[in-house]
Amino acid sequence: MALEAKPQSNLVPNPSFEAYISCPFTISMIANAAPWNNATLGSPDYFHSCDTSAFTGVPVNFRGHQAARTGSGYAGVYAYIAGGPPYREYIQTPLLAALEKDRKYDVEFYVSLADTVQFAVKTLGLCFSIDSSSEAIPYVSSLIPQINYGGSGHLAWRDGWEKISGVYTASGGERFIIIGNFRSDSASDPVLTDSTAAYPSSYYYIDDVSVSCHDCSELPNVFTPNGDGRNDFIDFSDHTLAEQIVTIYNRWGTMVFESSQSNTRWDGKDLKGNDCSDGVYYYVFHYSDFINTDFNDLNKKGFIQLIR
Ligand SMILES: [Ca+2]
Repeated sequence: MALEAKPQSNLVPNPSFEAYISCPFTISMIANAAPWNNATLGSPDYFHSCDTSAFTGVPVNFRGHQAARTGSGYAGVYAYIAGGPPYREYIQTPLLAALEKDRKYDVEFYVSLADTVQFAVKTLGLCFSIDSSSEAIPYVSSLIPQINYGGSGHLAWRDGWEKISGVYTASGGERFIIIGNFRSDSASDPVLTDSTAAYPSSYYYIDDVSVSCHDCSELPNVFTPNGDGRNDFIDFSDHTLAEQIVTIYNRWGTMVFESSQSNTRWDGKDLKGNDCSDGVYYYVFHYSDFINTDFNDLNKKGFIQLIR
């Protein structure tokens, strides 16, 4: 059985809210950025520059003025409303693959406080879940987020994007992520940062959500292509990607192998079909997602040890 050298891409589909079923034109349309949807009866919003009305557009919309962190779209959720019963909104999506038990994942997303709200909070988070959330509530979710904002101050930046990130060790089988403010009003510690803003509430834009394997490219990619049927190749195949190019170099930096097939398995032979010698090789894996075909080129790099 081959050891996996499979580089992991972002497991979050539509991670930058660029792809839409149809252009948003009013509030509560997060489901247009499928497969994102709402996790409770709260109704998250979706903004994209395809809406030129300035209501759910980018950069101008009913919540203020904000350029997307990348691309042309982002999501938005209420994190707090002053003076009433607690109100929250949460976005959720299935992942492209379930998380693997005991494996570590790098998690990050970006938030920006909307211009039209008075309050900032410091308790946005991300929850991994085996099941999708369908809590029939418009207020604080009962879920407990594993990734939380770790800063000491409030998430009060209105002009740019603040990163919330962490490393998560999977229990195994988590297939969904849910993002929002999972804390009570008092625990959210709302602070008035602009008393002249229109609304006594706190509302955040969300962009660029990423969950990617933390330790995959550090795995010891040892393989023994001696034809005994055991561990005879390194498997780069990944059908969740749109495009991929694997290039393998020897220790002197000379390219020995290259393939753009989606089912590439390197068997330790060079492009002429000759056996490569024992030693350490270096791979570069360029790829692009199906959903973000306009995303910048992504790549993973690492070492492979060939033993005959
Ligand atoms: Ca975006």
